[in-house]
Formats: sequence, structure tokens, C-alpha cells
Amino acid sequence: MFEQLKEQPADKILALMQAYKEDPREDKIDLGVGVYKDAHGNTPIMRAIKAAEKQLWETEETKAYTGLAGDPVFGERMRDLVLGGTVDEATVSAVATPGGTGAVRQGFDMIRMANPDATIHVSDPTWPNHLSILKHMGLPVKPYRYFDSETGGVDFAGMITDIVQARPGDVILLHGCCHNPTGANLSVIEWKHVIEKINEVGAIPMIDLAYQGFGDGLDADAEPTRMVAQSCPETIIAASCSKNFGIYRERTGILMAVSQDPGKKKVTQGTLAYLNRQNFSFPPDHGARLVQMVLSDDDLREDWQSELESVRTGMLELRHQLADELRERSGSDRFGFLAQHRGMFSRIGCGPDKVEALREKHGIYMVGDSRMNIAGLNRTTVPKLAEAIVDVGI
Ligand code: PLP
Ligand code: TYF
Repeated sequence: MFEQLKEQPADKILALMQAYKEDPREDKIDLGVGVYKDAHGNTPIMRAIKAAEKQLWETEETKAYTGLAGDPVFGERMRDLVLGGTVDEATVSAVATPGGTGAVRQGFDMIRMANPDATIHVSDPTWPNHLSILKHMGLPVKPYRYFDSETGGVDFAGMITDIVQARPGDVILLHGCCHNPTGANLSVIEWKHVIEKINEVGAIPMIDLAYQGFGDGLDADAEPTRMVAQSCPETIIAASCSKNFGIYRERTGILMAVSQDPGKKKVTQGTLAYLNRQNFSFPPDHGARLVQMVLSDDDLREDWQSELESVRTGMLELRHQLADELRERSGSDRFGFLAQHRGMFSRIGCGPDKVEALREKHGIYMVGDSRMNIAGLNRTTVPKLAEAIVDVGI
């Protein structure tokens, strides 16, 4: 039987991690995988998470199963963090999932159950795992224009032209904030316009929210998701706790389905729990419990928010420093978009030959599509990167 299996393509981002590890150069710079790193290159456990973990160790009395949807309090706290009380709770179904990826996967599964003919419209480009999961599941996919490599911003006219081609019942997958891999995001006014078009064509928005708190702040980053959930008859939301709580390996995320018709909740909630049961039964609890504890305790929450805020502003400072260094060295404003982008990533917009030159000649590792993780930089490496970018002729 196993002889029937074929070799599967490797994840390019994860393969790059390995290549970086094997590079003996001491001054190499890792701008690959999307993991937050501090100025020393470490991915610390956040203070509030560590404190919650200690408290949990002291007080937890059982490791018996939770429920198929996870602990309901986790669901409530996450619903409030993401939706901020902007929609009636009677309209929100939610299940805990293994990470944001688990939420995305379960969301696609729900779509397939509800409407196997739905085409999923994805931004061009999008997170490669969206495409690989959709391909694996055999769901029809169609890209919509998104990134304008000339300006480093969003090709908004192209995006709208493509989105209105969707059929009723199709799904439009949107990054809630901090677009991965480009870093280019819609303005609030542009979001309003997208929502209008989605409703006009009768499509269903699905929002992947993996970086709430990494862009313009916790509420600002959730604002587009809230607008969508308030304005569309049905919304699917896949949110990750990996980055904003720094609990990557704990696999913590949530899938929410919002229907403006509260009569739908019983069946929708039941479907999400059913899908968890088919795929893994109970979702992981440890990370979800830590998140729930941090969000439920005023002191822990305040400390978490303040640490998250320093992470966010630290990345913004690096963006500004890099844009300034590049303005000086290139004598032009063509890299100004780096300061406009938000989140961990920016796509610099060069071809794979230049990405390779950065790696070979300068030991700078970015993903082949020229996506770089800003958090892989520090004040000292920013000028080195700027110099290398100009040196290889980007
Ligand atoms: N969606 C996007 C766009 C991402 O970049 C990520 C990666 O971090 C995820 C979802 C899910 O991450 P995780 O499964 O680690 O929570
Ligand atoms: O895009 C990234 O780098 C993050 C982390 O298969 C990641 O989202 C990368 C690859 C992968 C899962 C997560």
C-alpha cells in the first residue's frame, strides 16, 4: 500500500529554516519563517503566559476531556477579543481548533459540507498553506488580484474587478490584518467597498486573522473583521493565538461562524463541533486555557497587552528605520512602502535571482517570493540589510 504514496512538495518556508540552520556564517540573518523574534533573535514566552502557566500548574486538578468545542469560556473570551461585542453573541458559533491552521482547515471543511460547489477566492498572493490545504481538499480555487508590485500596495481596482466575478455562495478569503506574505493592507474605506461588493454578489466572506495586535493595535486590527461580521449575513472567521500570545507550539486557535439569523446557531454550532469530532475529537486545551486565563484576569491581561504593544511598536520602528536607510542608500523613495506595510511581513517585490543573491552573497534568508520577516531584524542588522538590498540591485 505505502508504495502508492508519492513524494510531496516540501513547505518552502520550513525548508528555508533548515537551510538557514545549516549556514555556518556567523553574521547570517534569518528573515524567513513568520515567528516573532526580539532584538537578540529569541522568541520569548510572554510574561503573562508564563504567569498563567505557573498558576495553572498550581491549580489545575484534572486533565479529563473538555468539550468538542473546547472550553466554552475560551470561546467567549476569544469572541470578545475578536468581535469586541459588536455583534449579538446569539449569532456567533465557535469551536477551539489546533492553531489558526486548524481553524482554516475546519472552516474549509464546513464550507465543503454546506456548499461543495463553492469556489474559494483567494488573494494573489496568499499564505501558501491556504492553497495547499484547498488543493488537498479538492476545493475549487480562484485568485483575485491583490498585490501591486510596482507600488508595494494593494491593486484595489484589480481586486474589486475580480471579486465581483464571484458567484452567489462562493467564498472570498480575506486576511483580517497584516497580510501574509505582502504586508499590504486595505484601508477602512476600501474594506467598506469590498464588503459592499461581497454583499452585492451574494458571496460569503471568510477572514483569516492570524496577527491581531501586530499591525495597528488589538482593536484597530480587528476593526475590518468586526465591520464584515456586522455587515454580511454570514461570516466565517479563523483566528490564531500563535503570534499574539506567542504560543506557537501549543496549537491554539478558534473558528467562528457568524450568522445574522440567530435561528441558525444551533445547527451551525453543532456542525462545527461535529467537524472537530470527525477530525480530532477534542481540540488541544493547554494553550487555550492560558489564553482564557490571560483574557479573564485584569492584571495578566494588562501585562499581556503592554508586552504585545512593545512587540508591535518595535516592529514598526524597524520598518521606519529600514525605509529611511533605503531612502538614503538608494537615493529614492521607492521603498517607502515598507513603512506603510503592517505586521511581520513585507514583500520587497524582487525576483528569485535577487533573493538568491541576498542569500549567497550576504547570508540574508528571505522567502523565495521576496517576503521578509521584519522581526528577524534588529537596529544593527537593518543597515546591513539595506546595504545588501542596494548591492544586489533591487
Ligand atoms: N493564517 C496565516 C495567514 C498565517 O500566516 C498563519 C501562520 O502563522 C496562520 C494562519 C496559522 O498559524 P497557526 O496555525 O500557527 O496558528
Ligand atoms: O507564514 C509563515 O511563515 C507563518 C508560519 O507550514 C508557518 O505562518 C509557515 C509555514 C507553515 C506553517 C506556519
